[in-house]
Amino acid sequence: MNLRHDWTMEEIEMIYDRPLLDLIFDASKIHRENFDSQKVQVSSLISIKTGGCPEDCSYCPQAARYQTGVNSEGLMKTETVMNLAQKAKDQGASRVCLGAAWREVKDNKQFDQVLGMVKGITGMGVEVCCTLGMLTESQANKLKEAGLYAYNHNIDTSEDYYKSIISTRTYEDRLKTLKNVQKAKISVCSGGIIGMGETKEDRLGMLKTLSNLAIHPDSVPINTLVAVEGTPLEKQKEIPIWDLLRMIATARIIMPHSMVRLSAGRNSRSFQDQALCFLAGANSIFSGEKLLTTPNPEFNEDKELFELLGLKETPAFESHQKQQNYETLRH
Ligand code: SAM
Ligand code: DTB
Ligand code: SF4
Repeated sequence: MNLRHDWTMEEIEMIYDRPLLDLIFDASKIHRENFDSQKVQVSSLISIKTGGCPEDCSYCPQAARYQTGVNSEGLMKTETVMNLAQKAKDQGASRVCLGAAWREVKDNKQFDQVLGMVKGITGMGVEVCCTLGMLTESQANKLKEAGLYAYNHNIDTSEDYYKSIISTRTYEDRLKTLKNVQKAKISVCSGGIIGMGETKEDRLGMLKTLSNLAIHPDSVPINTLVAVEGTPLEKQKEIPIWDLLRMIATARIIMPHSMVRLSAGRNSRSFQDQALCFLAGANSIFSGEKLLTTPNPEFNEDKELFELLGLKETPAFESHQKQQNYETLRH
């Protein structure tokens, strides 16, 4: 199937608004045409630099300016990170994602240390992903040389609503980093958050931006807000499962070759809800007791879920091969 990069708001809205069961059915069909429906890719997050962030992202417990109880810690020792990565691999994770509460990467010793971590964990035979804030072209190239497989950098919401959520950087800044990552031939992971008080148009606008990128992100995380006390969004109510299903199914239909990641917010969802998310086209998750600072289902719980549903973990680098094949077909 040819990938489209010119989806309009009207077209995306027509898909999003379809009767829910038909929408899930359509998404499920497209999912099965492009992926093995029994496989779900499992990533594990390690917060290598927690808290004390200078940015003002309204949803984030790690912003220094909000009193959330998250303490600011220095960069984690390489040895500790390696041990945690090995544990995650042993528990079945095929990707390890290193997160830092930074606005941007700076060319300093800490960055060199992160490059060492990327090298070390890549050597274990797992995919390494980083999410470190804004990157320049040369920093992206250095990460690529160290073996980095993917980079996560979310656009979070629509361009319009972004201004109400974050004031310390722009949507344009975000898109620039995504370009730098793509230029360095690193796999792009980019998505956003729902449940921040945005309108339906904001959700559709976010999906339009993602699907109109020159190359669709290889991975599209759909997070639902984890409302943390002390953040400006602490009072937001959890969104209904139906909205999450519509987001996942629409993303699956308009970006049929991307991994759609059922991300933050999974801890409060039942097995039944999660099963519907997989049926709607989600094919990756974060597993392990913590996301970066908030609780998430433990590996054992996810193993039980996988067993119940007859799901298997996607081996490392398998989705890469698939996406590479699509690339070859396209050119
Ligand atoms: N500091 C880097 C950055 O902002 O790109 C990397 C880490 S940041 C925590 C990664 C992503 O986590 C954010 O872009 C946001 O989409 C997501 N996130 C943060 N707090 C969240 C929350 N409370 N609920 C859901 N998603 C959240
Ligand atoms: C993404 O889209 N979600 C993950 C990962 N990328 C880095 C992070 C979610 C963070 C949730 C809040 C926390 O645990 O601090
Ligand atoms: Fe900092 Fe990232 Fe949190 Fe924003 S989302 S406050 S940049 S850690």
